[in-house]
Amino acid sequence: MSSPIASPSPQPDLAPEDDPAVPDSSWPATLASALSRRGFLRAAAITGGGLVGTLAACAPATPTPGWTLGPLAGSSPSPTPPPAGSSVPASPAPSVPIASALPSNIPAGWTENDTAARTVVRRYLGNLPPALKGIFGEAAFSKLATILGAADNYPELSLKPAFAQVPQLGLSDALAPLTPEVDGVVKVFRLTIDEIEQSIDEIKPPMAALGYNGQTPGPSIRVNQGDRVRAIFTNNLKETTSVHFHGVEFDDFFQDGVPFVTQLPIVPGESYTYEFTARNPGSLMYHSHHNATDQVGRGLLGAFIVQPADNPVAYDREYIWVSNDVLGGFTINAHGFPATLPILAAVGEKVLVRFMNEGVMMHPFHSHGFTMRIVARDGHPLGSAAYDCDTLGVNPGERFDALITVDRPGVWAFHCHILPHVEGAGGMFGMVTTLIVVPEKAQVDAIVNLLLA
Ligand SMILES: [Cu+2]
Repeated sequence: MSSPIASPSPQPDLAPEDDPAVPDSSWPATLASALSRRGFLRAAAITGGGLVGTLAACAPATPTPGWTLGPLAGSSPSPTPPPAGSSVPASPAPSVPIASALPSNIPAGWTENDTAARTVVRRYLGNLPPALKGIFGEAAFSKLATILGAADNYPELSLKPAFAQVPQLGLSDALAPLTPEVDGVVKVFRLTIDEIEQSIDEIKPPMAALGYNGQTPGPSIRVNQGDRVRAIFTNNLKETTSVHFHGVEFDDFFQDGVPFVTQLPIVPGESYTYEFTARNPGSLMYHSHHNATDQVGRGLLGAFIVQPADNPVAYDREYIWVSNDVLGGFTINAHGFPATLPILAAVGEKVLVRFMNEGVMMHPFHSHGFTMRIVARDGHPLGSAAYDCDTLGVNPGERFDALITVDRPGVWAFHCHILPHVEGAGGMFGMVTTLIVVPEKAQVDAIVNLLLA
């Protein structure tokens, strides 16, 4: 699934020691290291280029001085920054122009809505922007500094990005897959069905939720077309449930997972085994098929991916995008902006995004800056019927495979285009993330290492 990466063009080496405006002592060691191209290559070598890493809840990084690029254009000197860890409420602020509650140095014409909207993006990026200096170059860095108000030395600048402060499933292009046991020719997957607590973002209190193996979405289950699959689920809930492998063309309809149609519900404490041959390939799903409005809504869902035997799509990176709109509002992989995972890629790469809608509403996902080539629908390759778009409506239960060839660097918004699902007076929330395209592959690895540090 890997292909050669386009030869990168040389980038300016803007290590902090080379820049008199940014004293070396003002940077945390990890950032200083990551900022230099040497540091990127070193970091990449450490991981061997691997991108999959489980990211546990991260403690905020040690507060450090922020950028030192001078005051925000049109602003007065910076106020004393609030304590690290403080932030505005996640809920949208009322649209009322006020003066007294605003920081003294905001541009004329702003309201508290503008500062709230900026704060959400500050939370999303956390301490990443200084590291982007060595990636995008000084001119772009200076623009970002102005846009984010770096002269405020705001507290989020010394914190991990929001998505790195919540328990993510994998800081990678894909949700971490479950490793099967092998029983002869059968791949055996063991999963528990659990009551869990889910943090939608780094500020809101965790919510009571449901998950497989203690997480939502559940671990991805990956097999090859033709594999014999045995999935053993143990119900640790206080209620009955069932599991349906969505999109599988079963030989034996009693494996279909629908209580009172093909099985009895799985009672609390019981284990239940599904066994079938993965006949048809593609982006499939598994989820509860019992009291499903509630159980799927609260998180009993996951990706089931069957690698095709013939003509697999070639891609460099993969991102599984499971949307839901019940638990915690509008979410991607059970997180809402600003705690959604960015999609990281390098110029010249092909990114496969597997859209999977486990919610109860349609969501039109819109990519800024790039065309999406839709190569499969509901697991079925479109072949010569593949088509290009930048906005893709995904109905409940549908899956689309979108191939994005990223040929320009930048930070590009990527979001549902039903606007009440993504942005209000207080800024962006919900089904929003970004596609961060960097010039060199090693820089992707370095960002991952930085976030894992
Ligand atoms: Cu939507």
